[in-house]
Amino acid sequence: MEDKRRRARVQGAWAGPVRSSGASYAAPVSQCSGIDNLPASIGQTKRSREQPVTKLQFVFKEPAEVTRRIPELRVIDKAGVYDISTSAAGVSRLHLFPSFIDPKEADWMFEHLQKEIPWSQKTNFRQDGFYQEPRLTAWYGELPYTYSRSTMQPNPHWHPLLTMLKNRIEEVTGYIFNSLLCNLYRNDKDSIDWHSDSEPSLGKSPVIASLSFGDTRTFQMRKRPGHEEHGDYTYVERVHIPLDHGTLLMMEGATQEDWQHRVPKEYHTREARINLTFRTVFPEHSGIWQ
Ligand SMILES: O=C(O)CCC(=O)C(=O)O
Repeated sequence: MEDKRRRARVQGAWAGPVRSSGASYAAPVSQCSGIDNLPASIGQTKRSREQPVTKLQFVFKEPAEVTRRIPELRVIDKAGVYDISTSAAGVSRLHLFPSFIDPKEADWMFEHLQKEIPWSQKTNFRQDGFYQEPRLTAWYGELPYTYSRSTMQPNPHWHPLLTMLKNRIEEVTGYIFNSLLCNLYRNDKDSIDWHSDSEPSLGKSPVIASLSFGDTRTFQMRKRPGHEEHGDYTYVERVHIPLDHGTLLMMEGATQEDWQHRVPKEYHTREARINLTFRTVFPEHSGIWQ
């Protein structure tokens, strides 16, 4: 898809002498309005059009057409480390581990998590009022967690399966996590809208480990536009990552500062999906919040 925008430019320029065989085209003075009022020296040009023009004259040019292309969508679906952007905030890095959990093992984990996690529906707040988040969640850790202007109370009693998964991710990635947001998307209509995990309690450049089970959903990312775009996301880079059963996605560096993500509703049937996002939350008095 391409959008052609004409930018206002000065429609012409003062050109030097134009020879009759020259590359640039000088509009014959006879095409200019008000010819009769021109000084005699210019008026002569009308009479001797075949003669080389030796005076400066205004050359009309078509305004330049500036073509802006919407960057091509990038799909990431193979194992690897991907630096998706670099800015003053640093490198935004993704690390994808498909089949981090073996499919058979992932099947029984999904069953246990769906039955045994104390799922509940959160009530969030936005400008037009309160709304029920279209998914179920559970929060584990020592500290409360606030997003969308609603706070989840901590549950320090980790399900043993969650502790085992946390340990396994820590061993492989070398990061340590102290909290976990569990998400249950009951069907294709459950979703989470554009946001970034950039709450002050997560500190600067938070690392998020996101482990998925169940039906595949597309994790969509879009880059935050520069100030000159005034909040217009039309031309930003986009990345789609299909997150399937047992896949681990690590988001590191400036990813939360420079990108947003969402899991949109789908318009064809999807079965349930569980997503576990391991994070590190810092206490308010740690100084990290400033
Ligand atoms: O479900 C997912 O893959 C993403 C969840 C998410 O972005 C969040 O809970 O902050």
